[in-house]
Amino acid sequence: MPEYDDQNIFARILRGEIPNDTVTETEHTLVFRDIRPQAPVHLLVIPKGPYVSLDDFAANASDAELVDFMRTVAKVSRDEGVSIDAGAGFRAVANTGEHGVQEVPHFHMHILGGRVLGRMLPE
Ligand code: DGP
Repeated sequence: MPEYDDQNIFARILRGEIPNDTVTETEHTLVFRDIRPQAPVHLLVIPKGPYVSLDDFAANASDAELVDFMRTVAKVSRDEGVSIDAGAGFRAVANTGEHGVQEVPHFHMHILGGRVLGRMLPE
């Protein structure tokens, strides 16, 4: 696993060095709006801990962090009106590493919704 770079943009957001459009926050998780939205709803869900990627987070986060993260995904999907219960739906994406074209090396999950998104990848 690459070493965590504490100068990455999301680390700086977590330290309050860069402003962000926060949607919600818990003890372990922050949700804010993506600066380059690709859908009417485009959220970034990030752990507050220093995890580089989804595989790092999944392998090394505490149970409390893992549960908090996933419960926060459920909460914001409901709050933003994109949940299944709202009759909508969304896409959760975690670009990971070089092949996944991950731009920011702090684990984040994109929550995209607010319209029918089309197929996941071009064929
Ligand atoms: P990814 O390719 O999965 O690493 O996407 C990183 C996302 O982060 C991309 O959709 C744009 C977003 N992003 C980059 N810098 C900032 C920032 O300073 N603020 C916010 N809100 N989003 C950012």
